[in-house]
Amino acid sequence: MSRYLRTIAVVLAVLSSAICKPIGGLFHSAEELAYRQTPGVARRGNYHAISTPGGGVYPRLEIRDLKKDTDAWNIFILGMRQWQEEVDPNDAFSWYKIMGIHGMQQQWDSVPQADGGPYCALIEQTLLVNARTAVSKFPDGGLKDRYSKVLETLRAPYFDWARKLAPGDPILPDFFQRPKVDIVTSTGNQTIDNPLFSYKFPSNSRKDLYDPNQLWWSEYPNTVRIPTSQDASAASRNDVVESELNKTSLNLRERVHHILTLETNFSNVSSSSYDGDSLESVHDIVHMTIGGDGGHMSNVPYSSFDPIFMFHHLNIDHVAAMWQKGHQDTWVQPQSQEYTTFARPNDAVADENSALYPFHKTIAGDFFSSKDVRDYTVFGYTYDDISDDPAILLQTIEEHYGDPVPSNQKREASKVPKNGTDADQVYIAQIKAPKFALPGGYFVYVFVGEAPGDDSDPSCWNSHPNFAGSTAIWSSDNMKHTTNGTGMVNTVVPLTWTLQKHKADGKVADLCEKDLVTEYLLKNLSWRVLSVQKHDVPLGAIPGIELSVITASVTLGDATKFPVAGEYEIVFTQKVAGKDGGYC
Ligand SMILES: [Cu+2]
Repeated sequence: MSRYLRTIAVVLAVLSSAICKPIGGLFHSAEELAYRQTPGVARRGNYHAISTPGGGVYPRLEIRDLKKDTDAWNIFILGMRQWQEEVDPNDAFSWYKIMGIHGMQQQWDSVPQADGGPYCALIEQTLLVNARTAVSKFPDGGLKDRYSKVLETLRAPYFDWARKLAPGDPILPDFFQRPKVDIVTSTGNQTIDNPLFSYKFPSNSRKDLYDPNQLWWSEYPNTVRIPTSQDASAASRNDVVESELNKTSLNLRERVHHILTLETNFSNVSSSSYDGDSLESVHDIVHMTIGGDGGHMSNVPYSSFDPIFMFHHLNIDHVAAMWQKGHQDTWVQPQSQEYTTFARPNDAVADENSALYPFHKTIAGDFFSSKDVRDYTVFGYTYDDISDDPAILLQTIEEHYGDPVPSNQKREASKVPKNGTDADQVYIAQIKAPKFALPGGYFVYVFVGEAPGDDSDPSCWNSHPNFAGSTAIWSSDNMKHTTNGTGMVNTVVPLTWTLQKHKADGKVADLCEKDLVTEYLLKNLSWRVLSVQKHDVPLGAIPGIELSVITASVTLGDATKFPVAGEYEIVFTQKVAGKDGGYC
């Protein structure tokens, strides 16, 4: 979904410096006030014209880092609560309406919606407006002045699920897991419902969320993650989310590292319709891992209601920005749209000049294009860990997403001079899979070594000692009827780090010995498909699915240069051809 990238990162700047106070359903009045107060911005007729914010460019922080700043965190939580609980759900900028853009609402800003990408910016600006409103309620004095100062530089945080953590730190921070949170409000210290834990649906939302085949979506009173049941009594099991994310964390890190350092084509990086790994595919497994069976994050149209959605998407934007900084010579290429959206038919070709619906650039109704937003800093944000200095950028990528094998050990283990150059060899399980084979999507697990027995519990397979990684294919039924494409998607499970570990354990030859590694993988690699419910599904039930192991030699860069992968070659392909169990 290139639509999830910041090609796209438009800011509803008009709102950023607005001190607007929603009064019941009269948000538009406050909005008009904001427009009048914000230089260079105007709203007329039906459109919210988007412009650049005043106040400068400030970094979005990783959410754990934002938490370290007590004042900023307090304002952020107040802003989240204000947005979710105080803005009339019928208002265009309510949580209910903004989060409905993702897949439920057919229109926003008088335009059929299609390009969800500008979402991050829209979400950030709406959060900031609400944070301002919350601060405006404080009595005049020192605290209000202090908070007002913090507001000037506050930006929305991102949740980096791929970054290395200190030992013992949960991958799903505590503040997503607790139902209550302590904050300082305009009337003193209070314990409130935690706006990062879940969103409470408005009472009139049932008809919008009603699905005769999946009644639970309209029964849940609030958003849930891997819920205890699928009815009104459902509770989130965030401890299970933590455990599941943990089991996939190394995999996510290797994928992000691979994308940032070795994927060089924007189209490939942005969309799973192309060969190689993509942020779309990484994005998908995070959705399915957090939502699980019956949780909102696993459901395409409703996922955005879960508060964690916005921080997940901001991280996709963050990784995309980091990639863009390292690959400044490539950008949006014309590509045919595979899925019909509310705004475009499925054969439309989009390029960098195509309109990003429904986000207006001018009051006359022109839309932003990818070209307009290539330099995201003009919209008032950057990221705390993205540097213009290539040496610092590369160092950050290694520090945050680097190989778990200590570099001295890795050099000893796998570096073999090739034609006088320093080279590594990468191995990837590339999977082509039908998007709509199972309702809601499915997981693919890859093992290297003896696979778990048929009598074992599939929900524990990602704890198996030979589990090498997983990926996910995510879909919703309503997308099924909108494609003109093959319905096949590309995804990967990287194998390099697993093989390096096996090499260190003496199980496999040096990674540069392609023939020996191929022989090892042919003997030891197996793969399984699991449903969203974590049930074992015979590979034969997934028509056309295939797994290829591909490899490329990588010429290592230096302190200021990215490594370069040579041509990938397929070392073997396993197709299923209706044979249950494939090649296990
Ligand atoms: Cu998403």
